[in-house]
Amino acid sequence: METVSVNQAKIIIIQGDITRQKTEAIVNAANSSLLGGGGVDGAIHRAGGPAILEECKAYVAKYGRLPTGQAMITTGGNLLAKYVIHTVGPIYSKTKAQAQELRNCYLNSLKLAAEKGLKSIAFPSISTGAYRYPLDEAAPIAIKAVKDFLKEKTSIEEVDFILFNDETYEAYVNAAR
Ligand code: AR6
Repeated sequence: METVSVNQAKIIIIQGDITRQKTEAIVNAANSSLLGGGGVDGAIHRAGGPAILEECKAYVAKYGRLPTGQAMITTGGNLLAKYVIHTVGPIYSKTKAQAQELRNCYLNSLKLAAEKGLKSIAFPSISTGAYRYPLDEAAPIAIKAVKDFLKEKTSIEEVDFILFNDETYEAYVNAAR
């Protein structure tokens, strides 16, 4: 575990399973359909139960697919977290826009959490699984986005990164140092 202080808030980097986190919100690395999938998305829907998918479907019926870099919020269903914030990371393809899109995932998720007045939120490593974003590029973008957001005073006091394996954990610890 590694902790970094930014103003009155802290970033905590932890190796673990995001579905077991007790933060008020956890973030899902979803896809634009919001219909679920593999990786962390599959794990969150399995652990949280059908109420999450119902809200996702209602959202898509009303607003259409969720664009890359954007975020939306649902109940946490059966999870310990009260909310799940779903965001869509970029599929790695060496385009210029993708770094900004990945940054937007973090900023827009934090913005939604702050609008709800939440104090704590947990992120997985967005885009570095099925979407193949290289860890050494993604980790610094993620850490910088969170640090930049926390420079402004908001309700958020704690931002956790919950990283599933050794390699991912090390990459985020290195990026934070
Ligand atoms: N807790 C924390 N991290 C996890 C967990 C977990 N329970 N399970 C996996 N990870 P990925 P992406 C890590 O593929 O690259 C889905 O099918 C995993 O080790 O979940 O953004 C969606 O529906 C990796 O470090 O997300 C999309 O179609 C990280 O989570 C697509 O995959 C992200 O890997 C999104 O791909």
